[in-house]
Parts: sequence; C-alpha cells; structure tokens
Amino acid sequence: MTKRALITGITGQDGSYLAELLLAKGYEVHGLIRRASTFNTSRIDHLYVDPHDPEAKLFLHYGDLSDGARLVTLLGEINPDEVYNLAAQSHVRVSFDEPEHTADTTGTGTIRLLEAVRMAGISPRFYQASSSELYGATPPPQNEETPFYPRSPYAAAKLYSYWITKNYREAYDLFAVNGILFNHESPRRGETFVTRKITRAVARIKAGVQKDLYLGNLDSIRDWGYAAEYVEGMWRMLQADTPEDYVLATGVGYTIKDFLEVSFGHVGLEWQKYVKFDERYLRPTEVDALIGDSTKAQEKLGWTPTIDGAQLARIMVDADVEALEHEGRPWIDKVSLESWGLK
Ligand code: NDP
Ligand code: GDR
Repeated sequence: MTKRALITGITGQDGSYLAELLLAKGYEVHGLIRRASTFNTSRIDHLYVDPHDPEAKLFLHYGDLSDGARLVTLLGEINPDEVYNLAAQSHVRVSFDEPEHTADTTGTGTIRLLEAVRMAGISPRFYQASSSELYGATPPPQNEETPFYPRSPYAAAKLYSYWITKNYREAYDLFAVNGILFNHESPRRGETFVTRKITRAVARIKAGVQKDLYLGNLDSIRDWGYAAEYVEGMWRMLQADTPEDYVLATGVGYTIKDFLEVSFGHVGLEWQKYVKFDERYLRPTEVDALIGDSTKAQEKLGWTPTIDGAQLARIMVDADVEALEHEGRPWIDKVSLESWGLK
C-alpha cells in the first residue's frame, strides 16, 4: 500500500528535502503551500509533475497554519498516514520584530493542526519540528533531558508547540513526536540565516559583485549539520515502534568566526577584509552556545550524521558559486537527488 504524507512547510529548506526523500521511498506526498503574489515553490519545482499525469505523486494544496477550518478540510480529504509539521515563522531575529505573528504561526499553528487531526477523525503519525532554540540559555551539551530556557519569541512559541505535541500524545494516544533539531543547513538554506548569508556573500565577493558582508554577533556557537541528513532522521522517528522525542545534532560546535574562516578560506579569501559589523543583526537576547548530544537517536534510531560544520561550509560555498553562474535560470543543488537515487 502506498503511504501518504502531508508536509506543512514543504516550500522551505527542510520541506523540500523531506518531499524528495519520501517520493524516493514511494510515498504519495501532499504539501501545504501559501498563496503568494509571486511563485514561492522554487525549492520543489524540480519535483513537480502535472497532477493530471497518472505518474504524479506530489500534490500541493493552498492553506495556512492560521486557518484552522482549512486544515480540518484538508486532513479529512487527504487522510495521511504521516503528518510532518515543518511550517513556521522560523527566523529568530525576525521573531523579535513580529512576536505576535510568530506566536500565531510557530505556536498556535501547531494546535490548529493537531486539533484538525482530531476533528477530521483520523490518526496519522505526527512529527513536530522542535528546535535546539528551546535550550536557549542552558549551557551545552544539550540532550533530551536538558531543561529548556527559551530566549526569543520564536523559542517561546516552539516551547508551546513542543508541550502541546507531548500533551496530545498523552491525552489522545496520538503517535506524536518532537524532533529537537539543532541547526541544519544546506545550499537550500534561506538567504538570511547566517551560514547561507556567508556562503552566498563569499561567492559574490569572489565574483566581484559584492564588496562587504554585514553581520552581527560572531562569537555565538552553533552545532551545524546537513539538512538532507536531518530530514531522514525525522522520517526514522515516525517509523519507530513507540512515539518518543529525539535530539538530532552532530555534537560539534563552531563559532560564526570559524564558519567565516572555512568559507572564505575555501576560495582563498581572508574574511577579516570583508566582514563589517551592523548592530541591526544583534538579538535583544542571544543564545550563546548550542552543542547537541544525539546519542539517543544514534542508539535507538540508528541515525548518524556524517557531515560537520566545516564540510557543510565548503559544500555551501561550492553550491553558491555554481548558483551564481546560473543566476536568472532555474537551479537546484543535486546533492540529495543523487544520494537518494533519483538522478
Ligand atoms: P524555512 O523557513 O525554510 O521554511 C518554513 C516553511 O514554513 C516555508 O515553507 C514557509 O512557507 C512555511 N510557512 C511559514 N508560515 C506559514 C504559515 N502561516 N502557514 C503555512 N506555512 C507557513 O524553515 P526550515 O525548513 O529551515 O525549518 C523547518 C522547520 O524546522 C521550521 O519549523 C523551523 O522552525 C524548524 N527548525 C529548523 C531548524 C533549522 O536549523 N533549519 C532547526 C530546528 C527547527 P513560505 O515558503 O510560503 O514562506
Ligand atoms: P539561529 O540561526 O538563530 O540559530 O536559528 P541564524 O543563522 O539566524 O543565527 C545563528 C547565529 O548567527 C548570529 N549572527 C547572525 N545571524 C543572522 N541570521 N544574520 C546575521 O547577520 C548574523 N550575524 C551573526 C546570530 O546572532 C546567531 O547567534 C536557526 C533557525 O533555523 C531556527 O528556525 C532554528 O530553530 C534554529 O536555527 C535551531
């Protein structure tokens, strides 16, 4: 029997890799997309087949996590075996500018989706995209037992989603899990997150189309993994015998300065010559250090990350150099397509 999955946030970084993975595994994949005045499907266009084609396995539906009635209708119609809730206002700095909107999407959006599952009278396995930002001010290493101390409106909203997912698991016997994922990046990472901002700038500075790169705090430590590997961990969580929460992380921390060093160094440049400070990129409260301990996922799910922050920086710089050569034409990284046997 073909399995059916619903992905919210399918147009985002993780959603696009997860859709690819599930299609490669033979799933029928349904994705929630927001109506926008311009196309917002560039990360999944390469997967799209006209729905009239009998071979079509990917189906997109307009909807929004702020629209509960629509979620009930869609869940009833699709009746998925698995639901992956990846949609969110996911930018920590922006959550200080738009705290209420962030609460509505990143927090309340989750309860709308969980309630829609109940109201539709279905019982899919449910994945919630929880985050290492939950740990906030609690020092590393962080694992499933580490106390939370959120430091932003984004993290506070994710904290609500974490607990409500756990509550629905206990209250309604739903197979609902939290993946507590540490930062994961890729050539498809949004351009305003620090890794992609850096690797994109490296390519542009090298090509002579950008002069400087303005950044905020360079001393924070992050545990950066590769998004394509992390979505595979999400899938494993939903295949487990029992619903449990898991940390996914590489266990290796780098500062922003380390990432700059590797990225600029990869094309023979010195970052100190190009990076300038702009206080607008500082956060009112910073998360100083996140380094995860994913022993539980490694032991119980057999999930092992293979790419660390330094390798990732090089992959992303190479991809941004190539993307620049394709500017104005459709382009997508081939890394996961190859590894999942699609190309
Ligand atoms: P992105 O920001 O790349 O993608 C977010 C997705 O959510 C997009 O598809 C976006 O749609 C969609 N979305 C935003 N608001 C709504 C809404 N109101 N209704 C429906 N869809 C909406 O995030 P990532 O792919 O990086 O992350 C996926 C999830 O994992 C997020 O929840 C994030 O918070 C969480 N997370 C991410 C980590 C990371 O390091 N990447 C680490 C830990 C957790 P559109 O394209 O239209 O904007
Ligand atoms: P983060 O990622 O906040 O960890 O959240 P981001 O890349 O935005 O910031 C990482 C660190 O870099 C510092 N920084 C800058 N950040 C950005 N975006 N832009 C800058 O110019 C800049 N200069 C320095 C930040 O202060 C921070 O310390 C990401 C998101 O994907 C969340 O959705 C997810 O939950 C967490 O990772 C885990």
